[in-house]
Amino acid sequence: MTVDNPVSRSAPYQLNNVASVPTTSSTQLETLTPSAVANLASFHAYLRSSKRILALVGAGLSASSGLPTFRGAGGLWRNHDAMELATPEAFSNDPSLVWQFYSARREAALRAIPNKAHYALAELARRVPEFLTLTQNVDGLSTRANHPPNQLLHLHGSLFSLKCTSFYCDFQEENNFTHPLTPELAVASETSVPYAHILQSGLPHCPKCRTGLLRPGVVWFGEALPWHVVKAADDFISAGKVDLILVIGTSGMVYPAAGYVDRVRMQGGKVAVFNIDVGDDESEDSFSEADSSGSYTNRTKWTFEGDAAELVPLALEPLIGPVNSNGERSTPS
Ligand code: BJW
Repeated sequence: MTVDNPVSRSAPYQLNNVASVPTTSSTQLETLTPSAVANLASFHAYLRSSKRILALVGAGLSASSGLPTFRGAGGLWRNHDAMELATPEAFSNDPSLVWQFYSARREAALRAIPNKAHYALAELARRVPEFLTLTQNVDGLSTRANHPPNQLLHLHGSLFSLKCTSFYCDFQEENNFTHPLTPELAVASETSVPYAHILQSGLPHCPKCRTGLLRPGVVWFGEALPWHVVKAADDFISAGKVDLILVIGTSGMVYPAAGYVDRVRMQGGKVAVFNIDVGDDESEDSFSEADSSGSYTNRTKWTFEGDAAELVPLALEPLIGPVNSNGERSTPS
């Protein structure tokens, strides 16, 4: 199946046009403006000196794998705002609608393949013992890129986890990749056919208590993040100064996830933002001449505007070497 690629915006040094070519990074560097090269050089110098690194990732990481983001143009499913479906109230009011939304997303995630940024982060984890990825994504693509599981925290759960909604039942299941979960949910991905309500009897039910409705094991608005995940993130941050946080493909609007960036800054750590739209954020053009020599002393932040799937591997290259679209890499020199 062909997956639509929602990466369409142009940006100062978009690398989309070289994405399909198995290039080396030196070819990619030739496409960058001088200020972008200086920005990258300054970041590389700091990256090499960084010992403890965090990544906070969001939906933009998986955008070039064909999965829509939440906010903006991609955030509509059958004319429903994705944010309004991701609530306990929506599920309680209309479990058929919410299950069809999640069933369609389970299928899309299963069909998607990890991109170069997923592989680059997985490789960084293998190379840097004190690197941790905090993902807000529920699509499983980081895991499928072989990101070491002990260096990956799923803040918002997983599309492939299920739990019983009955107060009296504790059933939970992870890594359930069955699709569709019920025969009735097979229609959920067929956007060419009109939406049809599914009776409760046709929605996934608990195999343990046999009465409760199952729900996706994701974190909806107003719900607490899994305590062991929050604790593991807190423990990492408390264990010592985080030198650098990579903020990749996230609008940074949802808490507590977004708060990790401030916590790293308050410790004196520096920030690197990778986003297809950095908006009014500091741009690469505003960096001083001093940066061109690889100095980073006066910098607290770098911004890289463009597709994360291209920019993240390029930015991490000094530590991980070049990564191609199959996730293969050669040893850095
Ligand atoms: C690209 C790109 C490319 C595109 N390359 N970039 C403090 C202040 C204010 C409010 C709160 C607060 N603390 C808590 C709250 C309330 C609330 C909240 O944050 N509300 C805000 C909206 C204001 N938070 C919560 O309710 C959280 N729970 C909580 O705090 O509980 C407290 C509690 C304690 C004890 C008991 C009980 C309760 C829970 C938040 C759960 C969020 N859940 C969702 C749905 C998950 C399931 C699902 O997937 O369906 O998580 S909402 C949605 O937003 C999803 C995402 O993970 C999350 C973040 O979105 P993300 O990933 O940033 O996506 P986008 O679309 O916003 O941005 C994509 C970005 O990518 C954009 O910037 C693009 O430009 C960029 N991009 N293509 C690079 N190719």
